[in-house]
Amino acid sequence: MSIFEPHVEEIFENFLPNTRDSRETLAAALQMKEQALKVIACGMLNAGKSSLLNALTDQLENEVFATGPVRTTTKKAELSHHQFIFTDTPGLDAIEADNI
Ligand SMILES: Nc1nc2c(ncn2[C@@H]2O[C@H](COP(=O)(O)OP(=O)(O)OP(=O)(O)O)[C@@H](O)[C@H]2O)c(=O)[nH]1
Ligand SMILES: [Mg+2]
Repeated sequence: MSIFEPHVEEIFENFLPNTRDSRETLAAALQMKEQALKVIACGMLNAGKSSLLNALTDQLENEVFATGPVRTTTKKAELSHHQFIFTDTPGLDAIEADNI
């Protein structure tokens, strides 16, 4: 029986059907450490990091991670969702002039 919640198992089945070995390794690691898996979005300014995290955490309407056409994320933000902790980060290439 899977240690993942049905919601997470469904994501695996639908989007990552060929990763059973990796999933078993991940499940074993999670059970050993008894801690949530951390998923961190890193990338260039305006690349869609926050939008991706909203999609992954069912927050497209709430926009827990703020998004926008100009620089938006200026500090780290975290959200616990099922067995995961999702972390949003500012754009790697942001400079002071990008602040609004
Ligand atoms: N067309 C299109 N636009 C997207 C997509 N993902 C995000 N956007 C738009 O791109 C812009 C930037 O998205 P964000 O999610 O705020 O990007 P970010 O990487 O978090 O930006 P910073 O926090 O400023 O570094 C927003 O206007 C989004 O609506 C996508 O897959 N397709
Ligand atoms: Mg952002």
